[in-house]
Amino acid sequence: KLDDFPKNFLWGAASAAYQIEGAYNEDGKGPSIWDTYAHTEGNTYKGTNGDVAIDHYHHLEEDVGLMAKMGLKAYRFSVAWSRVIPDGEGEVNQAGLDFYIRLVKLLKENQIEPVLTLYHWDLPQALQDKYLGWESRKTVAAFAKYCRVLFETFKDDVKYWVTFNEQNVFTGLGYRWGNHPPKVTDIKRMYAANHIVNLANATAINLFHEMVPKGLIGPSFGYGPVYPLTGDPNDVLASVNADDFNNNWWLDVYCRGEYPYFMMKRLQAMGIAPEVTAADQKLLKSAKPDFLGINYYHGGTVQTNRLQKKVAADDKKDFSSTDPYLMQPKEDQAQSPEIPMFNSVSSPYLEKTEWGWEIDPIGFRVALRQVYEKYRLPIFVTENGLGAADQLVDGQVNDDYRIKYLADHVLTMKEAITDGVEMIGYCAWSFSDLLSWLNGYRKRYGFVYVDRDDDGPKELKRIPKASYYWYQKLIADNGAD
Ligand code: BGP
Repeated sequence: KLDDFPKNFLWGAASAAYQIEGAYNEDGKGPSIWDTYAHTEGNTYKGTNGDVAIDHYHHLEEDVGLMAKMGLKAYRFSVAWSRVIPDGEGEVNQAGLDFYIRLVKLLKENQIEPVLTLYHWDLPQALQDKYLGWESRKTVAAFAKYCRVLFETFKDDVKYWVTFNEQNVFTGLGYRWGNHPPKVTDIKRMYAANHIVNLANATAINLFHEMVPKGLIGPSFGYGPVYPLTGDPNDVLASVNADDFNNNWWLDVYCRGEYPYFMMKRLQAMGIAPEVTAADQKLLKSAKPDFLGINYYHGGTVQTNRLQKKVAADDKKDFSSTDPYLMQPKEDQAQSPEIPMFNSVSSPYLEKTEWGWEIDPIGFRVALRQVYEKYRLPIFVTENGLGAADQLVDGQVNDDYRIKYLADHVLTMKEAITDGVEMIGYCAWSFSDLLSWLNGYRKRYGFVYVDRDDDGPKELKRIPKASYYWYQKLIADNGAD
């Protein structure tokens, strides 16, 4: 028999500013690197961008009303840094801050716990131009200033805070693979930027603990367990290597305050390791998150690279993916530390979504167990969901495949809780349909359908899908079968 979900378990849903807000240049907002990137031809699917998105900025009451009607216990959103501080480090733009004050107030009035993400990828463009963004320690100081403003404003009303969303994804895609801003393709710069973000994360956590002693803060990491393709010890070794490259490189720093030893040695030998000063080491050691946010979509399968089989990246359907497991160095790419160590392959055991992402609910239990065993921090699942090209038929969306996906994951989460994993809550990705960074609007994740497509906004009508009513009941029953 499985344990019940804890009484105060936070059943939630998630979003991110750039993907929903729109109003990209209203009320004093400054441009972000995503505004610039998406306005440049060829960077996104059919040139889609977040200028209007689903216009959440002007549908705030309606959207929170739908959350309340659903009975949502928590709503995870991100703040657009350049809405609050248009140039990233100067004056505060009160009109921009007011938008989030209204949002938090509305959520609280409806007994929905706000979960505030400080950084979901939309760096103020001014900081990119002035300092090269995350390649400079000056951006750490700017981030601390921005955090201070938000901590001060929301210290009494927001309990749960996320520092960085999927640092592994935005540094990997932004600095190595070049399909996110700032479009750099240099692995050394990727590791350097990643280290700067680690310093920003630690700085924010320490500041938070001074300013918001009653609150809880942690990073949200895109985690996936790594499986060896076979029982061949070579494949097992490859999976140990891949776990370092895909997971431990970030999680060990967040939770133990230090980089994994073997991988650091390897990067140093290749001359691509970040420069870590004694002061940095001290800072990283000093900052302890209160919980770990986990975004789970799926894991990855690897084999030894001796066999040189075809890599998973070849059969992906994404225009361009935000999925780091589908990114694999090409043989000709210089300085690929992974090449001798592991090779990502498709799992022969798992079904895939329309976009080629593996569906692996058991991996969710594996993930939760692995992370809790290793770091013993409460876990908040800050994203999990299914992207599909939903169809509106006779005014309704019957997304039974999404219900199945979510139900399967909720069940394995319940198993993980029965195993003993301490969990705060679960935020499905996403509350309403929104912009998928590089895939436009046809890849939908929401409980609420929004009638817009890649060619334009249309009426932006909100239509609850079948999954909306399913989740409403699940919340009312606290996840009971
Ligand atoms: C995560 C991001 C989200 C969201 C999700 C789905 O990596 O944190 O912002 O986009 O993935 O990804 P996609 O939209 O590429 O399908």
